[in-house]
Amino acid sequence: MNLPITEGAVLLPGFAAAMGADVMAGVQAVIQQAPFRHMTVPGGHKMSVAMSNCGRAGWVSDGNGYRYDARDPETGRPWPPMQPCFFDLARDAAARAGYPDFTPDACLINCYAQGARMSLHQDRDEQDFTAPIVSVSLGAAAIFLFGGLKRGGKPRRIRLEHGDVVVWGGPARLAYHGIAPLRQGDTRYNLTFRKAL
Ligand code: MD3
Ligand code: FE
Repeated sequence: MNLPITEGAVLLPGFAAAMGADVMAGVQAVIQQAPFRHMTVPGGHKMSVAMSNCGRAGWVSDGNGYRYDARDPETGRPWPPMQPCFFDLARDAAARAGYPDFTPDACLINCYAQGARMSLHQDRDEQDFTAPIVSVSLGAAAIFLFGGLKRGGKPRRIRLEHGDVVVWGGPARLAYHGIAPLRQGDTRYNLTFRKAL
């Protein structure tokens, strides 16, 4: 089932549910080498979401700003390689949404515990905005906030469940978005696949 959210954004409900255990095993393999950490944002605060990465590039934030880096700044080592099952999942989802040539080189892994949130932001640290972003939600459900192309106004609220995949391309690629504070005691994981380089 393909549900359009807005021009360029497609929700594939439950698309990753059958592979959820494989993907979670991949997450465990990644965080064994590159543990989850709360990155510092330029204002000096630490993010409530814990993060790690795999792939040729990983998204990094520190006191100086945001960037993609080939190495984990905590260890100085390259990020763990893109898990093959991650790559296949992202490619299949993108193809289903109308992007047959998506080749992600970065996977940001977000871990939300109770109370963790992500305020409205744009993803614009990537080189090429013509490539979509594929997001995969696992674990506890969350309220996704969709704010459109400009700041301000009331964001739409969309519940993302375990196994839901959303492909964000075209005019939706630079939309403001976020995650409302997690209420349940459970844990939520989100993987975003990006063409960063
Ligand atoms: C819309 N992650 O990692 S996924 C992020 O659930 C991020 O962890 C959220 O925002 C999460 O940057 C939201 C949905 C999502 C991801 C990327 C997008 C929506 C997007 C990029 C452009 C527009
Ligand atoms: Fe984002």
